[in-house]
Amino acid sequence: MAQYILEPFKIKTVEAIPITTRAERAQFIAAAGYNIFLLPSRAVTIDLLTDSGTTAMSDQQWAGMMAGDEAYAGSRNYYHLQEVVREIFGFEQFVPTHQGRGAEQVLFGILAQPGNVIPNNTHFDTTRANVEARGSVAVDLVIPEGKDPTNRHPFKGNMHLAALETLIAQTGVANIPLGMITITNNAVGGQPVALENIRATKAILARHGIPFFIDACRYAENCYFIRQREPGYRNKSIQEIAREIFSYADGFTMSAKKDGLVNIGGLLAARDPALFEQIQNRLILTEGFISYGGLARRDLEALACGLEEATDEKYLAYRTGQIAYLAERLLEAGVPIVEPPGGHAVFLDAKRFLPHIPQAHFPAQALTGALFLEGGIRGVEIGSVMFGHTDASGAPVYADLELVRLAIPRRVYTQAHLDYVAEVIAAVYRQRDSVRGLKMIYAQPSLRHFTARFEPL
Ligand code: P71
Repeated sequence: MAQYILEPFKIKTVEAIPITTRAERAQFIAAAGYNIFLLPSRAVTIDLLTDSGTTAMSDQQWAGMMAGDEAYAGSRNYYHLQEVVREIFGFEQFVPTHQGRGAEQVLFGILAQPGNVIPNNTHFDTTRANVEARGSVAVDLVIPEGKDPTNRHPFKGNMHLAALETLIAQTGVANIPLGMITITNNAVGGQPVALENIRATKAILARHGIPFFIDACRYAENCYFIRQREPGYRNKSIQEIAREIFSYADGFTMSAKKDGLVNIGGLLAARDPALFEQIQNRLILTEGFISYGGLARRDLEALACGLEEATDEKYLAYRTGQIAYLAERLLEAGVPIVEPPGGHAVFLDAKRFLPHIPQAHFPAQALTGALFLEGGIRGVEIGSVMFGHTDASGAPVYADLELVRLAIPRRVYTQAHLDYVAEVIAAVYRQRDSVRGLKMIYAQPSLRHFTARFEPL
C-alpha cells in the first residue's frame, strides 16, 4: 500500500464543486452525445480531463499577479522571469509564448520545411500537428517497452537510440532540422526519460550536427523520477538535475500550463543567436512583443513564481505520490491500469476493463460515460475515437490501445477526492458487465474526438 504523502499546503480559498444526482448526470451525458468534451463543467464533480492549465495557484503567485507591471516593453515581471529561466534551465535567450503550441508554431515555422523529418520520443498531438502543418514528417521513436501497458520499465518514455541512428542514416542529416525529446513522455502515459538517455540522444544528434530541443512541459516531474530511479542521482537536488538535463539542449519549448503551475503561458528558448533572432521576429508577428509573448505581464510574474515552486522536492513528492496513491487504490480493487503510473495521470486499460465491448463499439469512450454516470468523474478517451480513422477503402482502423486518462490537476484535489474517485471506479468495475458500447453517429474528418457524438447500443 502506497504511503500517502501529506498535501504540503493548506486551503485558503475554496471553490464549490457540483454534486449532482444520477438522473441529472444521465441527462447531461445524453445531451452531450456521450462525449465528455461536450459537457459543461457545471455538470462535473471531479474533473480529470487534463492537468494542463488547471493548477491551483499559490498565495505567492496571486500576490505576484497584483504586482503586474503592465508595461508593453521591459516590464519588471519579464526580468524576473528571465532570472528564473536562467537559474533553472541555464538559458540566457528565451521568449514567453501564450502556451506550448505558440512556442511550437514559432519554432517549427522557422526550422521545419516541407519533406523534413523530425524525430521525437513521442510527439504530443499539438506538436505533431505543428510539424505536419509545415509539410514535415513527425516520427515517434519511443522504446518498445513504452507501448506495453504492463511492462514496469522505470523509464518507459526513453528514446530508442538504435532507431534514432537508423532514422538519421536513412533520412540524411540535411533533412533533419532538429531532434526532440518530450519529458515526461505524455503520449505513452506521462512516463519519464532517463538522464542517461537524454545524454545519449544529445550525443547522437551532436555527432551529426543536428540541434537537440526538449519539450519541457513536465520536466520537474521527470527530474523527480530521475532522482528516485536513476543510479547516481539520489543525492542531487531537482535544480541540479534540471541544470544537467538542459545543459545538453540547444533549445526547448514548454507549455507552462503544466510544471509552470499557471493557468496560461509558455516558453521558447534557444542558444544559437541567429536562430534566436528569427524566433524574436516571428514571435512579434504572431504572439506579441519579446517581453510578453501574448501574455499579460502579471501572468509572467505568476509563471516566475510557479517555476520556482514546481522544483520544490516536497511538492514533487506529493505530486507524484498522489498519482501513485490513486493507482495503488485502483490496483487493490483489481482495476486494470497502465503500469507503472506516470507523473501526471493514471490510465485505465479499457480493453481489459470491458473485454465484452469490441473496438468497433469504442470501449474507452463507453468507460468515460460510465465513470461520469456513476460519480460525475470526467476522464478522457485515448483510444479509437481519438486515434482511429477509416482507410482508403473506407474500412475502420482502430488504435493499438483503448485507454481512459485520469489526469490529476496540480494542488487541486485532496486525498479524500482521490478516495472518492477510486470508489466510483471500483463500483463501475464491479458492474462492468452492464456497461454497453457506443455507436458513433457524428464525426468530423479530423480531430473528431472533440466533437463526435454517440448513441448507446
Ligand atoms: C494535455 C495537454 C493539453 C491538451 C491539448 C490538446 C487537447 C487536449 C489537451 C499539451 C501539451 C503536451 C506536450 C507534451 C505540448 C503540449 C501543448 N497537453 N507538449 O496533456 O502535453 O501545450 O496545450 O499549452 O498548447 O492535456 P499547450
